[in-house]
Amino acid sequence: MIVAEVVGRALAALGVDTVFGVVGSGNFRVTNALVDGGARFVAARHEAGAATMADAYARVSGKVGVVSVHQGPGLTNALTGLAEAARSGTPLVVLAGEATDPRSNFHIDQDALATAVGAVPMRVDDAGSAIETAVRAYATASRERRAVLLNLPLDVQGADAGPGPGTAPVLPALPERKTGTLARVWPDGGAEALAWMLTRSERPVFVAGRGARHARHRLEELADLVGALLATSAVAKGLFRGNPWDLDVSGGFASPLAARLIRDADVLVAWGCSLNAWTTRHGALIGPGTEVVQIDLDEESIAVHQRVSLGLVGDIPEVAAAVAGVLRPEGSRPSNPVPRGYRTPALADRIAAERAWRSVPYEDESGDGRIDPRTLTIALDDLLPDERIVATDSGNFMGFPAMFLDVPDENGFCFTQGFQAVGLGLATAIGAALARPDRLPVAALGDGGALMGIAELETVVRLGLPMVIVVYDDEAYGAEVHHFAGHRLDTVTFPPADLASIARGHGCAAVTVSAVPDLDGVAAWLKGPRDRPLLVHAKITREHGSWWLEEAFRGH
Ligand SMILES: Cc1ncc(C[n+]2csc(CCOP(=O)(O)OP(=O)(O)O)c2C)c(N)n1
Ligand SMILES: [Mg+2]
Repeated sequence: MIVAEVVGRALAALGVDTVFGVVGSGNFRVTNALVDGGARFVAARHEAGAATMADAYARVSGKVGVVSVHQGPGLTNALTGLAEAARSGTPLVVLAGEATDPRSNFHIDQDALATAVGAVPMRVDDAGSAIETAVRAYATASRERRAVLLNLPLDVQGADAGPGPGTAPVLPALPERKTGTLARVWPDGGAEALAWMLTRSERPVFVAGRGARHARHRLEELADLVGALLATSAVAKGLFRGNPWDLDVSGGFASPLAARLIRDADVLVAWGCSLNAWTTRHGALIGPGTEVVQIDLDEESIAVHQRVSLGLVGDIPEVAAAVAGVLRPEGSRPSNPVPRGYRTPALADRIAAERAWRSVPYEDESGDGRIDPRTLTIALDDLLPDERIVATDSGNFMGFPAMFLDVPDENGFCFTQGFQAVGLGLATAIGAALARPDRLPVAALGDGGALMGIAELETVVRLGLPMVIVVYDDEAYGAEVHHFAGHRLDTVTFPPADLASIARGHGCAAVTVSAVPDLDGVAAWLKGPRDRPLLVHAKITREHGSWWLEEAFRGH
């Protein structure tokens, strides 16, 4: 086998079951070797789409995402998706050909590109170390949650690497993860200190982030013990679905009641959650009297965005169990009455009545051939089956799906917004859909993001995904329109585009929605056979900017 084949076979043997990419001469052999090793290849139409699909696939499946691209422009095209994955801590391996000869048209400094977007550059230097390097790249991605660029120099790829890993290869063991031990870093006696704070707390709130998506049970157990309310960051939306004390998302998308309860917390515990500007509304959700505690696997993530009184390093379920153990040693019954914390029957009633955004009264502004995006999204929430997986693009519109579409659990919402790039939403929905084929994929896009990422519409059709693509069309880069109200806006507004016809041209079903009755077309599609995707071209009202975006702009 040549080096490229050995690398592909080794990754397949490590368990890579899906690889996304755009194939050129520099990644042809490695991609086919992955397929020969049993992986599925998903051809994207643009490398940014491929990288984003792999990112979303990794987020939802819990596996390492793998992308395969051509040298030079294949990699530069992938960069936005790679940046998103890198800053969001997605385990990802990008396999890229590499033209090391400076006279080649394709030559660029690929290491510098990777480093610039926060990815880890690696290189297969020779035949002898090819398998070991492939394993190291995979291990770095999976164990350290990094995005890795594995460069495959063209002059090394073709070298003879012997018989390869074989069909039942014995691969070097992956290095042990250096985590999982509870370190009490600040101050000493962390679990006891947190237990003590929670016992005294009258209004504790837990906010769970991406690093706590595997910890629902342990966090609920501890929250029950201390009477805490539960919330998540946007990327963990759905984690506590069904819990009567769940406030849903903390931050810009929080309902008024949730925001008030979070701000009034006396102790706010962030579990695997960075407490960034989105999650805290630029700090506005941290009340003046709130003590903040942060628990994270990475010490370096603690106190980056917020001043904290206590930081603990450890795996979230393990820390939660340790704190619960302090409060109620194994097997013993609580000798004191369990603190009620925030939980009163009256508050339970209020949360049940007011937690959801759809319970907040508003004036429906639909009319003149345009539908109010709130009315649209509430109607879609009623129509779409509960078993759904929602992906959103970036823009003024994005709060509507985030706030009004309910999701079944933490795997029901895929939010690739760490880099806040417009145009990744459709590819996100594709990657998520492939990871959860049992769920109805819903892509929520603005008209700007839809047209930027439209290359992947053919991919949705080709893969036969039964996806609902909702385009919130305001014929503008609405985020900019509302940000710069009062300025000349012809640089950010557009004439109407017939997105329904464009979608039909790609092989989708499509409905144009300008009033609620038009949604009958969605109901009809849902009845089946759902043999092609449905694009819902929603002509939305556009008089106001969304207030969550105003929050976001404060950081610009
Ligand atoms: C790749 C990229 N280009 C530009 C921007 C700046 N930007 C942020 S939101 C936005 C408008 C998006 O328009 P659309 O998808 O129609 O959503 P809307 O804001 O209209 O709801 C732009 C251009 C960005 N965040 N990312
Ligand atoms: Mg728009």
